Amino acid sequence: MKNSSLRYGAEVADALRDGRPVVALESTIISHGLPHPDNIRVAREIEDAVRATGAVPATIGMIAGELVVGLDDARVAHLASAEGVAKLSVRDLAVAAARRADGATTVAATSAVAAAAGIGVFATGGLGGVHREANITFDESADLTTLARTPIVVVCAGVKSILDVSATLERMETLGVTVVGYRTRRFPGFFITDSGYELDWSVDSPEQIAEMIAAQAALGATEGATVVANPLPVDEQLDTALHDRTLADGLALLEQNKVTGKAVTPFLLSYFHSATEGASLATNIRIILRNATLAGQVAVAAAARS
Ligand code: PSU
Ligand code: MN
Repeated sequence: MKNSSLRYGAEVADALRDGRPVVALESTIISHGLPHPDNIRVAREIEDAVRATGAVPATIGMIAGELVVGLDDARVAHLASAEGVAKLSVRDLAVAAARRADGATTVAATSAVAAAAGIGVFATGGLGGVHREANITFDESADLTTLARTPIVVVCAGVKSILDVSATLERMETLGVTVVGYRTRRFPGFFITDSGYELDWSVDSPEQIAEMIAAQAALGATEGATVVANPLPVDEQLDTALHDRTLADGLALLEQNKVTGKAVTPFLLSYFHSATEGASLATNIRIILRNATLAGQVAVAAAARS
């Protein structure tokens, strides 16, 4: 992707020019991951969480065919409210641009755009990954293959257990995506603190993550992403019995309604939010805000080294 094809918010452009810390944020969680109207408020709170660390938030999305790095409040509110905002993965960007579409960018598309813009740190909620029964459906998120070729640090809370967590971790290994736990060697399961899977590495501070970024540059390792998996504290996770029940019901509904393709993730998220009567939504918001804070601290630590 060419940097010259991107439009920048003024504050983000200034920060990048001056080498100040910037954190990329995705818009699919706003348009397709969180219910309206909470999503408008949450989008602002995510930016505030980044700002509180001293970094500048750059929410990324497409407006009338233009990829914007650093959407202003009105445009974020538009993507949060308008009907028919497309969910854009990397393969959708050119066709959506040609059609002058409005679109929200996934982890894959946001990472690709952020890296082209020279932004090294990205905060999100959870990654896409390998779906259950992917051996039959071939449903594996392009988030994984894009992260394999995109130099960026992605702070997330692992992947939701709506996915096949084990297969997702195996694919990240194959694809050369580095995964480190933040103060843990257990891979988080988004709503739940521990997905049940072990990680090889953990890091303990934003400074250590900044050191890892510097080491990657020194090694000339400029291809793959690093996933920083930041779990919720145990006392803040979704009640595990409620979680397991909702997951089982949601997966059954998916099958009954024959939901497939890119509609799968939004369908399950929305089912979780209604079936848990808001409990999963509150947890989801808490996760994103914690990740935004950690990503901001990482961007600040990385900027201080250079
Ligand atoms: N996982 C979540 N919440 C989300 C998503 C994933 O827990 O909102 C969104 C992200 O934008 C991610 C996208 O990049 O869904 C993955 O979609 P798919 O599985 O269709 O690639
Ligand atoms: Mn998919």
